[in-house]
Amino acid sequence: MSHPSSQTPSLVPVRSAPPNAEVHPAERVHPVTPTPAYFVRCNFPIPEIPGAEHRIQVGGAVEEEFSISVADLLRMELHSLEVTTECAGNGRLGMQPPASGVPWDDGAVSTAVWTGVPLRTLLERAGVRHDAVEVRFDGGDGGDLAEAGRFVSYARSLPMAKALHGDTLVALIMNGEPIPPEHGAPVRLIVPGWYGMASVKWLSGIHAITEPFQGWFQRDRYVYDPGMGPGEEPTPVTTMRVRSIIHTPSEGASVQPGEVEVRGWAWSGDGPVTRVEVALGGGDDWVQASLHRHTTSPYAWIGWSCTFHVETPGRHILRSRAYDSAGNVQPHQPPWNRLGYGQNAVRTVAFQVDPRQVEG
Ligand SMILES: Nc1nc2c(c(=O)[nH]1)N[C@H]1C(S)=C(S)[C@@H](COP(=O)(O)O)O[C@H]1N2
Ligand SMILES: [Mo]
Repeated sequence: MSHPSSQTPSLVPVRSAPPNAEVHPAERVHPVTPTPAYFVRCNFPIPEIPGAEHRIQVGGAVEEEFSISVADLLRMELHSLEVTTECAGNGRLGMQPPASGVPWDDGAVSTAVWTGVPLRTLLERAGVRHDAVEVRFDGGDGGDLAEAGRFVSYARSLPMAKALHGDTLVALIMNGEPIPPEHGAPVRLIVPGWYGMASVKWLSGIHAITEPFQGWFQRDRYVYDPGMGPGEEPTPVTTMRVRSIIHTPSEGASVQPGEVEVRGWAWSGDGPVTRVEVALGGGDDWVQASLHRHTTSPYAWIGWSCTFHVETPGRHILRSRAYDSAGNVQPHQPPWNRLGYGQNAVRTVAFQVDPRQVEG
């Protein structure tokens, strides 16, 4: 197990400037990730944005443009939703051959309770015109990108149906507190069921647009690029692929001989998780785990557990695989693409049976 070196003991830094960090293995046991342990993914330095007086512009292909302050948003009817969000690059380290990008292991996934105003309420107030096809969201961050050869701001779009879905939130509160700077203060988008790139932080603009958005983070990044050259068109990264993680025992843990309880989380953006199976050892003996739902939110990961009897001292391996209601199952080989997104392959965790070791 690796240990964090920064002042934030809950996170494992992956890159320091701009900040990018994974959830520490010891913090993966919580149904709702404590805010200091929630993974951080920043393409650019964290922008300095004023708090309550910050305004969001709502405009573009709408009947009536307006701007609204954070203070005004906080006075509207607020909704709360528990949401699991995974970075599309989570698991990139497992890609063979390696893919370019931030080298995430498997800790770029977290769950939080987000509170805010449904995006639909703001779009209805502006009156989206019939010729609008998408809604674009502007973040307050940007910088010179070597790969792009120019200055790029973080911006993303959503198809109209997802933008108008009542659960897509303009969030102001994370786990009951104002959103911290690294997670998008004072206001961000939360797009349940989609990989994290859609949930634009430091939200400053919401614009209905009449042509599909062509921005860098829409067309050149966050696309599944088969990397085969002309003729093979990249497709957009959208919903989270079905996936599971084992958090207990954690990688490298020592346990006593006897009953070994295996626990983890499973999620999918394409429908509820219907089944999780676990294998002890490298063979094809898959045992069905029990599922434990801790919330009614359809967007939060689901807990699962099962027990094995293990007497043989030494190293043992575990694997888990999840299924969703759409019939998807985790693959055994990482699904390769040039930029290393959506790596949801079955993963191995090794633990040690050690008669001399007592672990609490
Ligand atoms: N403005 C802005 N929004 C952003 C990003 C960013 O770099 N800038 N990163 C995106 C990506 S790739 C992810 S995975 C999530 C991460 O959110 P978090 O840092 O709160 O975990 O934010 C998304 N929203
Ligand atoms: Mo991401």
